[in-house]
Amino acid sequence: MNEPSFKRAYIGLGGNLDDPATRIQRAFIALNGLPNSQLVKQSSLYRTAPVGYLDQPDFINAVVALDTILGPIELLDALLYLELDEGRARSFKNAPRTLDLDVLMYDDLQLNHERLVVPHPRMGARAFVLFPLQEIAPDLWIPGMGSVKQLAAECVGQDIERL
Ligand code: PH2
Ligand code: MG
Ligand code: MG
Repeated sequence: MNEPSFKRAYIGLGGNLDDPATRIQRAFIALNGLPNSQLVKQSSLYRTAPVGYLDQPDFINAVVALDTILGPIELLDALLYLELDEGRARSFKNAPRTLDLDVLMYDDLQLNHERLVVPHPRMGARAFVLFPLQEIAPDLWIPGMGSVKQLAAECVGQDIERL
């Protein structure tokens, strides 16, 4: 059988409850510790205004590149486990949270699975994803969406500050 090969995944991190910046720093370390995985790049932290449900505190967001042998659903399950470790509770859509970890991209894969859609269907319109992603992968092409540069340029006006 062929050896499984490393794939590059991009993961979005966000949170706005109970010291999210510390939780994100801890998540960088935890991601690097996932089986058969290596953190290859991490963005700065960004303060971002909430998108979707507005009556909640500002978020801290970041993006990482992770090289991994885990498959996309295995990676999803690993992220959900790390979220639980940080006390993530799910009350309603876009609710405030301690830590959210989203598979944004998995190599050049376009996947429409009942548990996971990649590229993340809303990433192409969100400065809190595209700005940190552009910082670590300025020449990235997002399958089905376009270049990170172009998409980020279309997000001007969204409230985001690099920390
Ligand atoms: N995540 C959401 C919805 N809205 N807004 C900001 N600023 N940052 C997020 O991470 C975020 C959001 C859904 O996961
Ligand atoms: Mg999310
Ligand atoms: Mg999520």
